[in-house]
Amino acid sequence: NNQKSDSRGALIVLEGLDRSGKTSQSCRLLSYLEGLGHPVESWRFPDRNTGVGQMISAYLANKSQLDDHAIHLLFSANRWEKRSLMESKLRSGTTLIVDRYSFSGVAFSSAKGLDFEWCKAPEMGLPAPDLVLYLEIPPEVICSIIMFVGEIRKAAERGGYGGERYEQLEFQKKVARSYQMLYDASWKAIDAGLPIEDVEKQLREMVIWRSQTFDLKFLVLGSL
Ligand code: Z5A
Repeated sequence: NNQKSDSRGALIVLEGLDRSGKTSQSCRLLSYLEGLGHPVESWRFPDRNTGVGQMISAYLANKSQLDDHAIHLLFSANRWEKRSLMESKLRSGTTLIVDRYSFSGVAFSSAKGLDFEWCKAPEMGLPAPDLVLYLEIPPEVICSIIMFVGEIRKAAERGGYGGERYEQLEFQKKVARSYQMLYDASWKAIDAGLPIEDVEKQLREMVIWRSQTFDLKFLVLGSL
């Protein structure tokens, strides 16, 4: 179905390993689409501003401990609490660029060893993206960036490194494998190891290519 719906905004999701460039590219894509005159907003998950988001934030900063299933459900709840706003924005014609979505939820929790299908279940019924842009970069590269940043932080503030969870190579490799299991027709992989402007150019091309939007669908992971 590639019937164009002029009234609806597009749901564009950026996914990828930590520090793959999602935030930088979300900003650039936002400016680009604004420049073309589209109503567009940039969102991110986790949304740390909500009550649930603050619990997630404390967990990520190692300030609280939670069962792996419980934190998975909190990440999902954080999307559900934004669902009606997301839908009304899309229906009223605003395009949303979303930095991480359900796929991060499934990829990270299943990389911890939780059952893949169990991880997908709480995401069912959320709005389905029109386009998932996967910023692809080898886990080894990501980890060397993380270590480099860590060294700088250590120099600036003693013991400052290791702030957030999930920053080890073996874990990042598992996340990358989980992402591969989620790939479907709405995904496009972008080589995120290229210079930032080249990545930006690829993203723009993909968005233009996909600009004939689909009708609003609801998320059925793996079988869109
Ligand atoms: N998580 C989860 O478990 N379940 C869920 O449902 C969700 C998330 C939604 C926090 O996410 C954690 O939550 C995350 C997944 C888990 N795991 N961890 N840790 P987050 O989004 O808050 O954190 P993050 O993924 O680590 O995002 P980030 O640090 O903001 O990275 P990024 O957005 O991908 O990268 P960036 O900030 O745009 O770029 C990083 C640096 O690289 C920056 O200095 C840039 O200037 C530079 N950069 C960017 N692109 C390039 C290129 N092309 N060349 C050179 N340098 C570049």
